[in-house]
Amino acid sequence: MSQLFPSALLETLRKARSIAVLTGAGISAESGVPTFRDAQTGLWAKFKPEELATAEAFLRNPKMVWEWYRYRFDMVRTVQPNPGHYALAEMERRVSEFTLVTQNIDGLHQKAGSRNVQELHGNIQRYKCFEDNQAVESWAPTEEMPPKCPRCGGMIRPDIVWFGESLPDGPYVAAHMASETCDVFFSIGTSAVVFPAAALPGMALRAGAVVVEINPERTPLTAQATYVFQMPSGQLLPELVKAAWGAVDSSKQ
Ligand code: BJW
Repeated sequence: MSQLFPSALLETLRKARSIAVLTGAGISAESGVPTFRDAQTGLWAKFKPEELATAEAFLRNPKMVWEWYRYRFDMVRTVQPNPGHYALAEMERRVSEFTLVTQNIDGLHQKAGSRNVQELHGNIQRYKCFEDNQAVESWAPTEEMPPKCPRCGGMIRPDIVWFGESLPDGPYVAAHMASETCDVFFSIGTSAVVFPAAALPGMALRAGAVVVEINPERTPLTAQATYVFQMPSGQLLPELVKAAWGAVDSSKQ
């Protein structure tokens, strides 16, 4: 597969001082986590986002929204990183500055060994109080759905970012800075339609970075990206890392 990669790209990667990566649901597809918008298999092929992924939906029907996230929590707990996640962890070991910005809430990048991971949309394995947004670590066993905050009695919700909610400051600032200062920016497995994450590749382009998109389908970014690989990331990324820096350490997989 190495003949797939232009030598100019490999040279740019080897020389890069700073790499930023934006990932979306597609990078976890080969781990068995459904994407959101794929026509047949996407999570929202059957459910409308506005019925499940907003604070208004939670207030309207907290039990249904809680059960939806419990179902996904149980699924995410059983899945494992795929070769795409491991290849990004390996890439981080080869570059002096590396920022992995993810829209995913599944924690698979950390499980694969990535260290500088900025979670823009939160993490399904953390909880917070709906009333005051403070973290909730545990609560007394209960059949109640959703359970109640042990401090104030408010409803407990997953610590993820729904539509209309602000992104967490720290990860968003880090993502912004990495996009504006990187030499190479990767957009991997995202439909590039949800803002503000979808604005990051444009920031990188305007700042002069080489932008690489990896996605089997076209997106609004495709026409502007410097290099486009229309392939599954779990197949392409290990080959790209190998072509640029040498063999991926298989003991880490
Ligand atoms: C593969 C593959 C393989 C498959 N290999 N690839 C500016 C303009 C217009 C609208 C807005 C704007 N600014 C803000 C908005 C509103 C809104 C928004 O963007 N709406 C758009 C839909 C139009 N944004 C927000 O509300 C955000 N908040 C915000 O901006 O705050 C400021 C504000 C406050 C108050 C009022 C207004 C603004 C918050 C966004 C939160 C997003 N949350 C979700 C749900 C999380 C909870 C949950 O999980 O249930 O996050 S939405 C959902 O989409 C999820 C994802 O992280 C996100 C992105 O999806 P992603 O990852 O791209 O997945 P898919 O399925 O779309 O794509 C997968 C891709 O993978 C596909 O392209 C496949 O081809 C590909 N693929 N197999 C590689 N093997």
